[in-house]
Amino acid sequence: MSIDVAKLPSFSELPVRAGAPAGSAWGVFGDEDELGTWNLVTPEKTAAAAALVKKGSVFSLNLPLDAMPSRPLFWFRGNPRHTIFDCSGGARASYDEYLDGFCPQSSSQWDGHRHVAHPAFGFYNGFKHEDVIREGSTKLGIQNLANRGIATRGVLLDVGRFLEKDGRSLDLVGGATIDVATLEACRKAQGVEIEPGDLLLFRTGWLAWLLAQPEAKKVEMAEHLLAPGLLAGTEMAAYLWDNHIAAIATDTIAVESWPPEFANPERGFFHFQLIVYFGMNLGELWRLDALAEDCAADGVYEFMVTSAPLNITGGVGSPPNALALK
Ligand code: UVW
Repeated sequence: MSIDVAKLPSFSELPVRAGAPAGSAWGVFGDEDELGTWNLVTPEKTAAAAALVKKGSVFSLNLPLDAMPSRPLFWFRGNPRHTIFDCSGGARASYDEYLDGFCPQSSSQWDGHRHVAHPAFGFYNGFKHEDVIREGSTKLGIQNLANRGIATRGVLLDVGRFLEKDGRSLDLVGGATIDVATLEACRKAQGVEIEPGDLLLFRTGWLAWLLAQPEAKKVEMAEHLLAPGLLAGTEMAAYLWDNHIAAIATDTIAVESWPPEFANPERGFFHFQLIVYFGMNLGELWRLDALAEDCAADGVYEFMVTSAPLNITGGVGSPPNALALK
């Protein structure tokens, strides 16, 4: 579908489809659309992003698949077990391998369009549970993204570094919230614009902090997880939609501050707003520190970013296999 960004509805004009939930973008990209805000990455956008590659620096934004604590922070996502075996009949001439218990969302990941469904309204674009999660259905699967591929402009908001410089370090321990004013103050301090079709990255420093914690602290966190992230709510939803970003990714575990205020109608579980209502995928546990160091050093917070999710038919999520290129 070809998109004229100038004609996109603003957040206050959503929804455009009769009967769709308030604040949802259902129908904006077509009634059968399964790509959501990825539609904002046009060929022109990708070509312009390529022109941002000037120094030839490449940053891998992916953790190892088994990098997370051995006691999973979300109990249902353990590290995969890796087996290498001699497939040459014992001649030690050739080796293969397999992964057991591989959960594509246990380490750096995309939350794809199948990841969450609103209990009352279903999946993105109004697709019903029985159309999506059933044998033989690939509806909203990560293969859509894998087959398309991602190459667009990335913008980094280094919130952790910005707050530290400003003398008010982000609280990494207590589930701190990051509001629109903070994102905007950081953006302005960095002198960068957010443009339609961008992949917006924000760094907190939480992931590096987590991985450096002693085992006892990681176990404690698995029992009671608190992590920084976006302050959920209408103001943040309007900010992300009205900037017309294609996706958002971060070095925290849930993009939104964790745990969500499930029972608070103004806050709630922000995954519903972003994934279900906007059709916007969420990148979590991305390794952003080296990229952030480089941006701080050269003052350039825009770059090309690519991602090739695993082509899992009907997949819920995937490691991002993401690169930033400057
Ligand atoms: C959950 O929704 C539990 O996880 P994630 O933060 O990966 O979306």
